[in-house]
Amino acid sequence: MRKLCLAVLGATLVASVASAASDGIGQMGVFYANVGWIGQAAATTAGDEIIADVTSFDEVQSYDLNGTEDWVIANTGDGDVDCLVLFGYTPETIYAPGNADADDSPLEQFIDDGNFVMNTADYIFYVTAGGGTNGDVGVKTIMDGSLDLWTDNNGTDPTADGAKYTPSLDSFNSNRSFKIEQVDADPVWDAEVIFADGALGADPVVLRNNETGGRVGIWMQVSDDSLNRGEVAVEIFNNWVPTAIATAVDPAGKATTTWGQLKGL
Ligand SMILES: [Ca+2]
Ligand SMILES: [Ca+2]
Ligand SMILES: [Ca+2]
Repeated sequence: MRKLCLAVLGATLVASVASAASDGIGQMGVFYANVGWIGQAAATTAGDEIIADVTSFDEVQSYDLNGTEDWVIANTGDGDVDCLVLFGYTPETIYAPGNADADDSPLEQFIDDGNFVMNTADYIFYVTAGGGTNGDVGVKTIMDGSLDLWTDNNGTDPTADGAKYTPSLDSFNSNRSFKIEQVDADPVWDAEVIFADGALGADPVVLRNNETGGRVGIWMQVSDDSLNRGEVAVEIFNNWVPTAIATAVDPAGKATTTWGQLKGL
């Protein structure tokens, strides 16, 4: 009887270690102390919804400018996939305004380490201290490519993946979509999942770097405070992220190592 109890206890311990260590999904940081192309109230409402309802990441919290810098640095090189959520404003504490830091910014290093950045409202990485100081060079510098998102009035409709993972997503006009033909032409960035698309591009969409595993995504890049941004983001994070990230090979090899160790048990 005692032996059986120990065996059950051992199995329970192994199972809990496996679920905590093998999914590779880390923490989420939400920055809405500054916003771009969205009202502060709408951003706060959506950000608070994300903080309250996202269950796929641990420790989902908001951070101020300095807190975001600390959080980004702490979650670079720590072996799991962390997600930074932005509301159209790129914190100057993680990326020097005006694209002064070509390759060594904390933001670029965070992405190159296999982490995930998701942006809504204004053109990703465009607005920072001083307004549109990064401009459309921001995304090119941070992603080391030639992508642009000039797609005014791109009427988007949910794709099959959109209907599957984010059923609350309705058709809307995206003014800053990723252009899929540009993504296809880029040797390192792939469209990992497209939740909605239109004639000019995709939004929401997550791009993945096939060399580093880093992810850059957008959802609802348009100035429209009536959109259900919080609801759609929560569905993307809770429904899609576990299917994508939990099964991907950790670029640092830690998930693989963990599985090897568990098999050894
Ligand atoms: Ca982490
Ligand atoms: Ca990390
Ligand atoms: Ca760069």
